[in-house]
Amino acid sequence: MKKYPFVPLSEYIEYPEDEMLSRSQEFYENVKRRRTVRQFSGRAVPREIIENSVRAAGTAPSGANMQPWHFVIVSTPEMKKEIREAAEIVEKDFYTRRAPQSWLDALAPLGTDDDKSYIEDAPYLIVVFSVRHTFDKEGNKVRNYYQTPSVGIATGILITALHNAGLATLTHTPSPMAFLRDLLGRPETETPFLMVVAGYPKDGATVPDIGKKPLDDIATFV
Ligand code: IYR
Repeated sequence: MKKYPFVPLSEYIEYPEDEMLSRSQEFYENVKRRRTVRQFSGRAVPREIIENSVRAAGTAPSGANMQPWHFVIVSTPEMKKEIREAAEIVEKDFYTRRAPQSWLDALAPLGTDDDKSYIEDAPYLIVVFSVRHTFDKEGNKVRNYYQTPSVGIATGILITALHNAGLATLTHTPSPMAFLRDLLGRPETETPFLMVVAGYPKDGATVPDIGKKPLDDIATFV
């Protein structure tokens, strides 16, 4: 295999230290306002905002730069309805039969249930797929590396980009998720990773009064 040509790191910008400090503070203040929203307005959102956010997600680092992700953007009422119906079937089973009591107890303070009306209410669903492998021109399998961290990072950038644009999101993980591959006609080589519901929050939307752990609880400097 030939090595790529190497080019200068021309797009890197070094800021003065005080500016770095204020940028890091401002970024934190901005991302800290992101909340998982479960009540969406049907108000239309320009498609270009979704396109740019997916482009941003696609800049994520990935194992051997394989970019093992595929995003399916759903906006038609028909497909949203099909996805909602299928999601509610698996979720009903989850809430009434499959989930162990300890899991239900962990979710109870958040008030989640098997009503997934937000899937139909929001203007966009972005279904993130993790690509296990692809094929080269000769039809040989080309495997991907570190798929889960790669797709996780891309999804993090996606929700941050949507939030930064001014949209509300919900990272939804219907379980099991395989129905998304069938409904959306994706190949066997792809596994649904999660669904990002995006749009404006409904007027008067509420969120649980929860917080995030302080730095000392999530980080150790050695
Ligand atoms: N997939 C279910 C249950 C659920 C699980 C976790 I962990 C959450 O943080 C939230 C919900 C649902 O979407 O309702």
